[in-house]
Amino acid sequence: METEQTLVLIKPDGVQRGLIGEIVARYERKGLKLVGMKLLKLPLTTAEALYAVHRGKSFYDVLIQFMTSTPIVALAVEGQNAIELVRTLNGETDPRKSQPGSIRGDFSLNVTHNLVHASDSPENARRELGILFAPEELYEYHRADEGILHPTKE
Ligand code: IDP
Ligand code: MG
Repeated sequence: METEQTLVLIKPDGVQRGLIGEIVARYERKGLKLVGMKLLKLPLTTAEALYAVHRGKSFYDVLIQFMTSTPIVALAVEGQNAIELVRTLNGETDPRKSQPGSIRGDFSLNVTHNLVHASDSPENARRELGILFAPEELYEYHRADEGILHPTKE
């Protein structure tokens, strides 16, 4: 199993609805480690870089406008298979399809206001973390429960 880092953004709707703690708690209690975290208003150029792959799509302008409207929370999340795990915890992009128990399944109704962003591959995770975090903003430390979460012999 591979230790990975991934970028999560709690979108403006998550911040405005007071769901920062609820969302962060879901990654924490899964056993994933927060190695970076900050509140910021996403600059336009940053949002455009982050969502470059969606440029030209029907929802692009609305997405960029929304993501730059009010503050977001950026998280760098680390753990074994963190990229896939975080996306599973987030749920499907469209809240009509996301399962109860997932963040989007439990708390969102709308595909634009779907609470969270997460990187979808190791390459994108590296790229997106580099857009949101300077190297010195990512921390190395041990969680007290790591020995239980990651037994050396299984
Ligand atoms: P993801 O956030 O689950 O990775 P992406 O396909 O990367 O989904 O799309 C980025 C964001 O763009 C989504 O989280 C959602 O807010 C928005 N989006 C994606 N598809 C649609 C759509 O069909 N209509 C409106 N907004 C969309
Ligand atoms: Mg995506």
